[in-house]
Amino acid sequence: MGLMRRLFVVFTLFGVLLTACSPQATPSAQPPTTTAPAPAAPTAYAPPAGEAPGGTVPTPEGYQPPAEPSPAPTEASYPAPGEAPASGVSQFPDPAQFGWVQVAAGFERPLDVADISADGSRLLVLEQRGVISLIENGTRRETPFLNIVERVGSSGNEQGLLGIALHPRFAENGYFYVNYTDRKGDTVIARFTALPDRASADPASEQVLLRVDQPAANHNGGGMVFGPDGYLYIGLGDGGQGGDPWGNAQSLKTHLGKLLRISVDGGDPYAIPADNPFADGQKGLAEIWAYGLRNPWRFSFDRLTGDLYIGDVGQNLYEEIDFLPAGSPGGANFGWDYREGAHPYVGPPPADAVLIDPVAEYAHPEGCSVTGGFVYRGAALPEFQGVYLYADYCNGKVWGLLRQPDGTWKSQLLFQLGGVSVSSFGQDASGEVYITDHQNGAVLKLVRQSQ
Ligand SMILES: [Ca+2]
Ligand SMILES: [Ca+2]
Repeated sequence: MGLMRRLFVVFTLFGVLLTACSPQATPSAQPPTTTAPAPAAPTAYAPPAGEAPGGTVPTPEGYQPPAEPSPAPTEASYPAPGEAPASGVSQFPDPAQFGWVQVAAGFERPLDVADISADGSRLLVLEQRGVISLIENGTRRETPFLNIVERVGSSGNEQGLLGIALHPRFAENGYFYVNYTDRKGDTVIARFTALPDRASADPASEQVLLRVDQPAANHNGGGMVFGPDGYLYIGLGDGGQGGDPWGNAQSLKTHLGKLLRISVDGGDPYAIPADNPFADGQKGLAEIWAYGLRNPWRFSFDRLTGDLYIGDVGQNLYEEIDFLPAGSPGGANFGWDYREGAHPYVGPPPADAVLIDPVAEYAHPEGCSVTGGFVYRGAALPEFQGVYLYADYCNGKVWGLLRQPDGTWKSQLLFQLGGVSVSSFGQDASGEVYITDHQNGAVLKLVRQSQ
């Protein structure tokens, strides 16, 4: 790694339990300067024992969840957990051999990364205020790739330019899609077109695909991903406040609290895939792919297997990772707000409801807001092959998650990034993995430690 790259991280907290966790992490006085792994404090997921219903837990906004559950649809049939195909390592790597190195810095609240090259040499970095920068071999181009600050509303913590997805044929057509909140706080899903040199995009090239009214400033989701099927998946939160006061996540009449799935190539501005669960619009909105989500801030597909991983941010008690194996039908119900994580929240659900519990969760105050990541599929770090990486925004913990041969899951704390607020992971075209550090304005890359 180059001299100009500053090794990050730090704090080897042997056995130290973080006792406090603020949603707005306090910026460190100085950027951390070295990288070190966290001790391997196992956080293996165990199915929860019976928990007290969380339905009366007051939210930060003082909202009390409604006593009556909203009506919920039900039918669904999912592959039961079973044998997992071998698609990676069977043991977690020794984190002491790896670290997160800074590859770019100087951003204002960065929160997503996309690779427009074939090898990570041209990275787009999103800033929440509405700017996308182009980083070429570690150097930031002075002229922004895109600047739509004037149409992005980013005054709230969870508002702004929130996510980007490159069209699978970006190199040919220059199309990329963004998810942002506008000046009124409502969600906009839009396509922009990069100029032929792919070094910038004209703000006037915007074509709006979808607008979704937002009833509150928070829980806007933000993630967008093209699936292995070529369809665009869009994550939207339940609309906000706390406890899903409008029952959006379980309602099929709103886009809020959902994973949407659209075909950007099949129509203008898009078409509904024929196998969307409510494609005819009769029982639910045609764009819905999955529901029962609170705030699916970041989600991704394993680029080898096609499995779907969703980091769904919890209410006051539990953060969760949801999983759908490749080939699962649409219509999955991930449980919110009947459940927070695998625990009752507002209920009970209808007797015939099929709720999919998370494959991993952690309780507050072990963290406060999960940031879903990627299954590592790069070439540089074979020890991570098949390991799903996820983090907590508030305390910089980075875990690995591995599906065991018998279909069960193991999670392990791998890194403790002191002073880093992990707003997002990124993955370049060669499968290497990055983190955006919200508070320090940097982009970090997972690398093997130099000796
Ligand atoms: Ca909202
Ligand atoms: Ca859930």
